[in-house]
Amino acid sequence: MTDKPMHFCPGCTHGVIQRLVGEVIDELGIQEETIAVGPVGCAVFCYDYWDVDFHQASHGRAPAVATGIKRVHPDKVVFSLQGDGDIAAIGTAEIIHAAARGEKITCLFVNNSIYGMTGGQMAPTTIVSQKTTTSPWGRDSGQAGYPVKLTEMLAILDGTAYCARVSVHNPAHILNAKKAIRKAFEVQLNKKGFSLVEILSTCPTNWGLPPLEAVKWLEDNMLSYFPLGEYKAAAGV
Ligand SMILES: Cc1ncc(C[n+]2csc(CCOP(=O)(O)OP(=O)(O)O)c2C)c(N)n1
Repeated sequence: MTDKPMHFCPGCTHGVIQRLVGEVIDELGIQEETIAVGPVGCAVFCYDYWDVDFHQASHGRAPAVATGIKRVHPDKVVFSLQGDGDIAAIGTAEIIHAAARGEKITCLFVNNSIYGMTGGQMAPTTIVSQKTTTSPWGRDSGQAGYPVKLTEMLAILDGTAYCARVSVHNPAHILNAKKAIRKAFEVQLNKKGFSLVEILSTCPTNWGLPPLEAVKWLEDNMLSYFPLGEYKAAAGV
């Protein structure tokens, strides 16, 4: 990590996740060979916080950009970081096809169930009855359907080697999240194939909650719809 102070709102867990990624890169000793691909969204300034080579992708395109970098530099460790609007809305095609092709990259997916950066609009991952600026009476499944379970969807593809969902709403879960992120990087280092970790994250500002209540909201509302666990660990992973 660099010394630059992070810009995140109080109680947002984007910073916790970026810190975990930095720790994993340090512990694996891969800083010099790692190339990160950043998103559009609240995590956009990760290029200021990680001291690794970096490429910015336009909204949703990080898996396609990471694919190109990894194919040109197969010996580098290439990973992307994306929010749920980025990866499960505008970038749905890119992530599904990168996973189906079995690209040898690692994708980190921060799911805060809302479009954070743009002011709290409904995302594909917004929970049924969750209030957002574009669903002020709560998400209506009859009108807007149901949240996308991307990790489960990717796990059934033959191209994926490792798919897991973790959360960072308390210290025990933060430690588990770090283990999964490390495993996803190890999958790539061991040339096993595509790996993805979805990380459930808070957004107190756009959920309209103080930080501690946001943690509780995640626990009470997100864990039941987005169960944690390893959805795919291919043979040898
Ligand atoms: C092509 C394009 N469309 C739309 C936008 C506007 N935009 C910027 S960030 C964002 C949503 C980000 O939400 P998410 O990916 O969930 O990340 P978060 O900010 O919640 O971490 C959108 C729609 C854009 N920058 N580029």
